[in-house]
Amino acid sequence: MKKSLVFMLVLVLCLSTAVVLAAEGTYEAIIDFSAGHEQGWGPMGGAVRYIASEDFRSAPFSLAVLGRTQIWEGTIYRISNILQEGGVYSFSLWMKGMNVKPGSTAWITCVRVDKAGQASYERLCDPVPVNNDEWVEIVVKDFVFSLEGLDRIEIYPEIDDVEAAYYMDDFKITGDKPIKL
Ligand SMILES: [Ca+2]
Repeated sequence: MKKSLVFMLVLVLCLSTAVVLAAEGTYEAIIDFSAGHEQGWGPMGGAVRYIASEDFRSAPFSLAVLGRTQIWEGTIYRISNILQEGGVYSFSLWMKGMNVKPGSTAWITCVRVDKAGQASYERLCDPVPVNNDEWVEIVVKDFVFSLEGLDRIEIYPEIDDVEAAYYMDDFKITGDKPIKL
């Protein structure tokens, strides 16, 4: 009798744990360039990109971005291809400069393009100091994804040093709805 009571208690505890986990369900996806290609990061302006093996945050590759002449130039990712309507997502992107000037900062910007082709821009986080010695993390929290009335939504890193070349790596998305990488 006592044994079955303990069993029941354990069962109840297990069930309630499962329910909590389901309620808190989070999804995670990471683009670490380990496959040796850009995994969806595309061209932004006249910048040049290549898969880099000489420096990375996670082995064996990162993505190198160079040849910039504008703050916004670099590389861009279409999140509307992979996120789900109504989801609340966070983004993390790691960056290390090659030649950035002291005092430079980086951040992530979002562009929403409506069905008429009109673009609107939003800075998604505070600027983060970047340097040539260490990897720094740029974080965007609680981004509410909705494609309502829009053609696409894309995000891209910006650096206020317009000629800065840099490496980026370990682009991670977490959210409360699935991510279709
Ligand atoms: Ca990597």
